[in-house]
Amino acid sequence: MTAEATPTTAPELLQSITDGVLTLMLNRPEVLNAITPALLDEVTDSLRDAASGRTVRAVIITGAGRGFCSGQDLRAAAGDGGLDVGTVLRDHYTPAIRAIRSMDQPVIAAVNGVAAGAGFSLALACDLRIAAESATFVQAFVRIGLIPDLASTYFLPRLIGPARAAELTMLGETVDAARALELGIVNRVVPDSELASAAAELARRLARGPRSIGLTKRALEVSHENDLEAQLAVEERLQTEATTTNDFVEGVSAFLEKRRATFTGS
Ligand code: LHQ
Repeated sequence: MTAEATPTTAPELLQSITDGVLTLMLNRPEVLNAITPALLDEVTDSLRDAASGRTVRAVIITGAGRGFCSGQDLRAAAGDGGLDVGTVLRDHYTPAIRAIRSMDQPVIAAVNGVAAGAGFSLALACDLRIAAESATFVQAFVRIGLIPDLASTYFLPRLIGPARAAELTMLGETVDAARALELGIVNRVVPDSELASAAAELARRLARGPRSIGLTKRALEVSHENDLEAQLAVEERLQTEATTTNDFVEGVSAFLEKRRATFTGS
């Protein structure tokens, strides 16, 4: 017997970094990775660390077990006199959405199972979504008398159009992975057994990419709100910045030398 203490609970967020890819795995499989303020605080802290450092060049968010994320933990919300929803959203949940959108590194949702309520929102906030064949998506909010939050009302109409967004959010019907692909909710669908490797390969590809991927994210980010003139100005500014990067020098050199570029993300 050793004197080491055995942890009594598993961490609710599993984190690892390989080949420049940070993987965040929500780890509350018994409740299909329902979220709590503490869990999303961990996600936000981890994303902020990644954003401020140079080690991480792409991020994967996924879930342990058969769910991706079932949204707010409804048992936690019902217990202890309930949640102060406004405070929880403002102080613990929306910061995670802002962290995903404001970081330059691309974030991939690897949707391994059901994405419900705020879990669906979390996937929508990511740059890319890759889903397992058995994954499902449900704007579950209406089923319990709530409105969609964590920016589902922002991302969904932009991604699939207002009429389809109204249908999903007002009816709360379950969408399977094949339909999610048709609607444009997800970028790719892969067999369940291949999700982890496909997401890792996609993330590694992005992580090997140039600094301009982050600048592209910034340009896409503001395009929703801009008119043509404003967006052309954004591109002028960010393209000027891109030309100052080592990766631009390397990209052009590699082209001229007829070899594959090696980008450093700088
Ligand atoms: C759960 C949950 C869950 C706790 C499954 N909580 N236990 C709201 C309020 C406040 C602040 C901020 O934000 C929000 C936003 C929201 O996210 S509201 C929407 C909250 N989420 C939902 O309403 C979804 C609730 N879950 C479901 O409808 C189903 O579980 C889905 C469709 C996700 C999956 O269905 P099944 O595959 O049939 O699984 P299941 O229902 O049997 O769930 C498995 C277990 O997970 C079960 O526990 P048990 O002890 O019976 O095995 C569920 O109670 C538990 N679970 N979601 N959100």
